[in-house]
Amino acid sequence: MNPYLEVLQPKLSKADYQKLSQIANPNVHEFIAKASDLCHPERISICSDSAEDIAYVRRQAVATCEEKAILTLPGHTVHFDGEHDQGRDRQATKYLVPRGLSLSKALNQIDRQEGLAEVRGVLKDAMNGRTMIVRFISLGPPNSVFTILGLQCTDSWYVAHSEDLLYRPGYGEFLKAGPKSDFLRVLHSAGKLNEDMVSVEHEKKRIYIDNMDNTIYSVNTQYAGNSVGFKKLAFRLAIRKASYEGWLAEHMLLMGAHGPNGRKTFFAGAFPSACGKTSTAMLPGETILGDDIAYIRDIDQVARAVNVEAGIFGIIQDINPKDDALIFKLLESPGEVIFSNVLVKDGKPYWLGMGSDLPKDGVNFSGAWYEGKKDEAGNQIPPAHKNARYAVALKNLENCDPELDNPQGVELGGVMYGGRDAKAYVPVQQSFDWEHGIIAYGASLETETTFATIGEEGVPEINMMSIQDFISIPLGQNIRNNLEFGKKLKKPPVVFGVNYFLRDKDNGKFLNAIQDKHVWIKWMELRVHNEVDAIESPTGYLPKYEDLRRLFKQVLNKDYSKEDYVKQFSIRVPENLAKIERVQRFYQENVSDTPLELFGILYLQRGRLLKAKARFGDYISPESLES
Ligand code: OXD
Ligand code: MN
Repeated sequence: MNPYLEVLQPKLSKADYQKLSQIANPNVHEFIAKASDLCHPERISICSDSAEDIAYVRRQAVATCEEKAILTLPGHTVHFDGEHDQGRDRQATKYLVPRGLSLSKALNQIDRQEGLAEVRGVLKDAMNGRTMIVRFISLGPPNSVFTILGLQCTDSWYVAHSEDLLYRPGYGEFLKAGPKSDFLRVLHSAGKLNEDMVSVEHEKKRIYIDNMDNTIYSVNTQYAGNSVGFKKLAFRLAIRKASYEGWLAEHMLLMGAHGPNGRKTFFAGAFPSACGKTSTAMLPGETILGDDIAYIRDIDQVARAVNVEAGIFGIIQDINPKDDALIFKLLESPGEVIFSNVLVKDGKPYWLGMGSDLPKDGVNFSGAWYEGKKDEAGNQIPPAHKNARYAVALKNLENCDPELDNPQGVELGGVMYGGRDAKAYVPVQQSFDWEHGIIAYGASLETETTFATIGEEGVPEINMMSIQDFISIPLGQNIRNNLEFGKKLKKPPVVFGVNYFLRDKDNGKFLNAIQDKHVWIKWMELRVHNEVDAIESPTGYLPKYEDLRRLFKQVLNKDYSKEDYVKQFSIRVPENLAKIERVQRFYQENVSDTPLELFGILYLQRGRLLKAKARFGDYISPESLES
């Protein structure tokens, strides 16, 4: 008998032992045995793809009180994370890098040996008296060129349950895979818990990524962005694998935009966290394939993409019947939903921006909550956290795209990059070509820190292709990979830059309503098929007023004024020049392997801006460019 299975046997039920021994890959048994040896669980529970196993995980999440069944609607539960565990934690997340190597100055890294010793020290005996749950997952549709297998050992039933909603089951895939098949590994422990089943040792939170062993370690955290290994953790490993193998793993939504005569055009879109990614993917009347992570491959010289996940772990703030009707409806209907860090009162969840009044007391991440309650630092605790979330399976959404599980993925017509840029970029523009789009919109993507990560909000930063928090290869390499990828395609997807956060330069107010993005999508859909003209500007092709006016009426039944158009689509030369400066400086100072194309493309953009300025001045109406 395989020695690892032998070691595991005493901790497994007979049935679970059977399930494990049917997997032919001894590396699977080795990983689980070593995890068990380190963390010392009392027992091990193997979750296969069977409905029975999945139901057991769900029941246990509630039985252990990691999820509370205090909500009235059937299938709804709520989970609370600790006060210091309400977002992804950049400080605690590090790459383990062998001595003498460095990924990039912009990335948080630690010497591999030192980091391994540290995180193993924290994980030692962390599961004493608990059950270690083993989950097998297929990232991307099973049985496809995109499939990557993942295995997670965790002592959190909440994490195991979330994985049901968010990923495709993979036990069957592990059974089929050969004895030497590759898989990503995650070892997670919630660490010490208080009586409310919340991780408490936040100073000992560690999220370490070991590229060399394809392994992630996560401990003393429950927030799903840090603990559900297949979300942003395995993503980091996938980025590296993609880089070696010549495809792309991206922080991108995937959606079908519906054009004239029943046409559907697929778009991928990169947006930093909390910058409108999920609400773009969920636009009413369009179809969603994914809201967070996409794998993109060149299949017969066509860019094809899949959603790595099968569910949404979405920000619930501002989900209301007006702006996000479909999700709102789902969250108000019976069916499986895990809410996290909302306010609960009388069996009902409440969140910020839900479009109705919130109760003045209830239960939230701080325990019993009442208006005016303060935290240790004397700050008022909001009724629900800004980064409160919901987890749902995509297949429960009425707008889920039927191609979700297509093993060949969907053909990408367009790719969009969207930042949080108050000053420079227009709401939507099309790049001159693939390279220009990758550099001027993707690599130059600027945003501000948001509540989705722990730390100060509103700090401006470059967030290359919205992937910077997750990148596990040198940043310049990532840009190069993207440039190369497009060059090999027969017809690369059309690249667009979008900006939902442009503000009026005089009064600082947002220039667009939340729903306006729907018009931009419809315009992009038409541009992919060359069905509307555009105006050439120094930063890209801009929509024409007449086209937008028609689309505003058609999509939102709104009268779009020329004045709004001119404000939104004027090229702001000083702000654009300053942006180019910031981007150049960032790459010069932080990214020693930046491809020269980046500087070349920005240099040309600067030249176009200066030329236009000489002719039209600092602020250039799109109409002057048209003439
Ligand atoms: C997410 C994130 O949860 O990017 O998707 O923070
Ligand atoms: Mn994300």
